[in-house]
Amino acid sequence: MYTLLSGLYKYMFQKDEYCVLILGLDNAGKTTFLEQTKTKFSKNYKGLNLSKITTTVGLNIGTIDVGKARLMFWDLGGQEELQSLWDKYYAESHGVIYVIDSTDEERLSESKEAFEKMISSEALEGVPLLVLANKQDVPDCLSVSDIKTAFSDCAPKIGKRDCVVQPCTALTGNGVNEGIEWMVKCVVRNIHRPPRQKDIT
Ligand SMILES: Nc1nc2c(ncn2[C@@H]2O[C@H](COP(=O)(O)OP(=O)(O)OP(=O)(O)O)[C@@H](O)[C@H]2O)c(=O)[nH]1
Ligand SMILES: [Mg+2]
Repeated sequence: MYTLLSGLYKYMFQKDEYCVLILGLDNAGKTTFLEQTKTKFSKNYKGLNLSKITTTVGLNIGTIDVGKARLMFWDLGGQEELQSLWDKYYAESHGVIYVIDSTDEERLSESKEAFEKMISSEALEGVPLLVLANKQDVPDCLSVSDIKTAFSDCAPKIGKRDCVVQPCTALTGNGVNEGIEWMVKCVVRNIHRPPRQKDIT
């Protein structure tokens, strides 16, 4: 009887946990996106004042529940000297959200280089990639299609992974729900796929 009840309890209330990294150059809007996500998906969460967010030195952590999935976010600092820490988290992650500042055409190639280096890591093989074209509220910013064109030669390295470029305004929350729902769908589906090569050995 106990086993039956505990099984029922687990089925009804236990969440499957997934770790999702939030990466991208400094100033892209990663922490703003994380705050918006927590505000939108957590009841009673009183978000930070978005204008008070300062550059991340280290990491910010956040958790949300969406249906039976619990997403744990690790928002890492994007400054050049902090990017060398990103790969320490790859082996544990089930998904990556890569944030691009669509107003910063000058640093788009730098962002692409960081993206390419990240997706080249074997530890991220098969992991879904949500690319956010952030700051779409700013007039004359780069569009999703501009960003896809600039990143087009990354396609072979992305391979068969789930990957989408989503327009977003972290400051107002536009595109946040769509991005998170896409990520949830992918990580949940991925867990039912055969294990990644590195997990077999
Ligand atoms: N206009 C506009 N500004 C944004 C948006 N999202 C973030 N910002 C601004 O961009 C700046 C950087 O935001 P952060 O969230 O701190 O950026 P970050 O990627 O976490 O930066 P690091 O922690 O240094 O890696 C802040 O001034 C934000 O207010 C957006 O959607 N639109
Ligand atoms: Mg930050």
